[in-house]
Amino acid sequence: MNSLENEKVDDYIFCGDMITDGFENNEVLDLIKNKTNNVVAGNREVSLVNYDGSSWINLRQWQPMLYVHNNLSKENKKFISSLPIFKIIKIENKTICISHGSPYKDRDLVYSNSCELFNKLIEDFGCDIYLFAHTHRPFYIQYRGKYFINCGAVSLLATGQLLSTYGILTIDHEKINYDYIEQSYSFEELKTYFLKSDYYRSCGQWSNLLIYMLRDGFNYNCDFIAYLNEYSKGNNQVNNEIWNEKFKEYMKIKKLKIL
Ligand SMILES: [Mn+2]
Repeated sequence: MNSLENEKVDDYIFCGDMITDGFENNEVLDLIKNKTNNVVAGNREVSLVNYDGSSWINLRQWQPMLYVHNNLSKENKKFISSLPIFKIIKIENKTICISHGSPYKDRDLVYSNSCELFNKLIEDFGCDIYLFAHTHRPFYIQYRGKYFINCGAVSLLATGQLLSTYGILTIDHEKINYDYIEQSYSFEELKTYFLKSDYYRSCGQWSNLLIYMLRDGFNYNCDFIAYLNEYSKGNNQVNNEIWNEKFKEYMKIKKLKIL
């Protein structure tokens, strides 16, 4: 996020999932709110907004979400409730459709070869540029004269590289240019920062998976949930005993020392 401050740009666009896998959630939202109105909700913000206020309590599995729910300021809760799942803006004479998954669904998985969806978007929205996130897999393509872009993730890529990524879009009359930016980070610094946090003390297991994800560029968090789902046959809510046992088992299989 700091490197974003150094870029000389006229405006910012945030494609959602700004919070929850980590701490300083209020700080992140405060920074974003002060920069721009070009913000949409990702599935994380949608889940927080729709939380019923009780079902996450006492389940280790939901501790990270509960932590954020309990620590978000009233103002920031109101802010995320106000976010749409897509937004269309105009810069110069170009229209840009901003979304997290897609404008249809916050969890849609859009890839560079999702041509059927691109055709539908062109038909339904008629924009010049479409921005996505969610998959943590960056791409940039021109298709039928329109631009389809996923800038990756400022937190973590899903491509096995230890990089934060974002992009700079330049619109100059008819000309559209996109620069994809990769930024390396110091794993040791992040690890120390994580281990000192309140978030780590509240959600130790999830933090362990996040820390190793930062080290290896492999999404242990999603992989662990998949491992758990296989055991629970898709029941996405397990009790703490099973969660603990499966976590230990998983860490052992992956040869990861519990921090
Ligand atoms: Mn997402």
